[in-house]
Amino acid sequence: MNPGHKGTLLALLVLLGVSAEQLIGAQEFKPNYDEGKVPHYTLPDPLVLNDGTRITRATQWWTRRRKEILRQFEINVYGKAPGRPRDQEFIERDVSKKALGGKAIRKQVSIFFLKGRAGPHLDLLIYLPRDAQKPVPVFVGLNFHGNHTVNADPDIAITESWVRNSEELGVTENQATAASRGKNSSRWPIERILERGYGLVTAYYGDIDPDYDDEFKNGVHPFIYRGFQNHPTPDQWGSLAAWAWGLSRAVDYLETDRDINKRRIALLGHSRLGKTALWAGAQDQRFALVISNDSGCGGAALSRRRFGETIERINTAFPHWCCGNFKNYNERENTLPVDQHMLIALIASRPVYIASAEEDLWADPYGEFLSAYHATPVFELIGKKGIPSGQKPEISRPIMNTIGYHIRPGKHDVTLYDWERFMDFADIHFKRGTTAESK
Ligand code: GTR
Repeated sequence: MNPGHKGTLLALLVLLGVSAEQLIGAQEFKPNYDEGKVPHYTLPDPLVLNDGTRITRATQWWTRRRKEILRQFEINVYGKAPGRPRDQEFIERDVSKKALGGKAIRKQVSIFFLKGRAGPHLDLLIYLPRDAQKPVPVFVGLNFHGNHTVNADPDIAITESWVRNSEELGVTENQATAASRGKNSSRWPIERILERGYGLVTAYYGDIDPDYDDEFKNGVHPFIYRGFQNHPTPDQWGSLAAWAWGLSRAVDYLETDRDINKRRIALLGHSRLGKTALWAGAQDQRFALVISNDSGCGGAALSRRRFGETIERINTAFPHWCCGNFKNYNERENTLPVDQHMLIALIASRPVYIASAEEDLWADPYGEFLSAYHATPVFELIGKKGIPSGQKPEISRPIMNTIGYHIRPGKHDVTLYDWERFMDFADIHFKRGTTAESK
């Protein structure tokens, strides 16, 4: 193709709403959106041990199978992460009892991971309903462009971390400015969340690790390097695992805050941050409820379906997201000892909600639903209700068992409809006392 035509084609694709990231290295990649072309596949059985023995009792899930599956995800998909840093410190930077027109308590807390406050730190932004009885249940979720983008509140600190340049958000030279205040507020209906009696805790994912491939030089990855090591080994954390690790560090703080109900911490994430939320929730049982919104490949969607985004496509466009070993499964999904229904199963017996959008074919809505369905035998083994039938769900007809699911009309996004259902789901489970510790 002559370069002029190529430029026109790229411009056209951008006009059609194909994101720049989907274009990177995507010249050769043609996603399959035809259900008839989904390959025949057999899923690994979450209730069969690595040695071939079928488990039949809940105790075997807790003592044996859950550990095996966690380990498989760790070494083949997301990579091993370290634990809680010994010298972690929490610094309360701001408390206001009169935020958002007097409706909210706002706190801003910085989490420093290393001694002497060296290295990157994570800034939490917390809103709690001022008049609700404390401690309150909270939703926790990472955001894409900085805390100051979730609401126009002028007192939210602007992140100093690396931010992707964006004309729309007024970001140049990878530094956020006041121009992006409140720009993502449609995804964070804070006033409504407070009205329904919940608090919101958010933090910028780039505080933990900037989302671009730099061979793991910046962000928290160097924390684990030993001796001359300057790159994670093939089974050590990629960026998704680092962001998930950051979410657990946020809980380290939340557990110390008396205004927050530490047994009612719901975790949610959208898209790549939905993948992150599922992996964080799978590992850290302090998250009492987990929500994935449009998380797609590497999140809730079954990899073996190869519908929309695939493992190879993710490893090409975002080589830093998963661990090195994940690249062994490019175009070889059937050799992976896990599939994503087992990630959902790891959240049992805690409630887990999967949300899809009808037009978000790149994320394979039906594959997201099927993961929830195929995780169901694990939930049933431990006495909980999952998804009763594998039939394609109807649009806007949410299912709310211990596994929940909805598909709404529209595009890849987080909408008020999604949030209302997440809060309905949390209302059901938190009021009935289904919590992390009641398994
Ligand atoms: C896309 C990526 C998806 C999803 C999405 C997002 O480009 O292919 O896996 O994570 O980005 O995070 O918005």
